[in-house]
Amino acid sequence: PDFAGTWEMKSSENFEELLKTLGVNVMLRMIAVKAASKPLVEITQDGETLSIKTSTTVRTTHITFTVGQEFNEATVDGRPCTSFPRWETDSKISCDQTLVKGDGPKTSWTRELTNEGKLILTMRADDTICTRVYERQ
Ligand code: RET
Ligand code: NA
Repeated sequence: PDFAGTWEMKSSENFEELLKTLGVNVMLRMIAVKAASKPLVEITQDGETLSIKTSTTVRTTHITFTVGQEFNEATVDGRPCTSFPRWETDSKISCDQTLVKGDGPKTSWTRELTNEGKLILTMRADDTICTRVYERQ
């Protein structure tokens, strides 16, 4: 699958609930929810190596990883973690995260390319799942 492109978000469910499960306080949640309502996602891909830049006005993340290989990133609330991305289907990457230190909710994400050319991102913390749908710009 070709994840490459510049993507804009079309819908989002449960983002605030996700932050709540992660223990982010109400004031920071408000700031984060507002900023995260207009993210820009830029993906480049070389085979199984993806580079994903997610930009908002208050927080920008940039990860590069190869499916099947561990890498370091941060959870949505910014805690350093080790991530292991793998193919769940031939068009869906599933990634479990392990906190570098301390305890917290179990977190993971998936990124899937649909037949309609949409990108579906899910982010999970324990039983809370946030789903965000993107279309190419
Ligand atoms: C934290 C907590 C501290 C204060 C702020 C935050 C903002 C997070 C944001 C996350 C956006 C995530 C996206 C993910 C994937 O699409 C770290 C929660 C301001 C803005 C867009
Ligand atoms: Na997003």
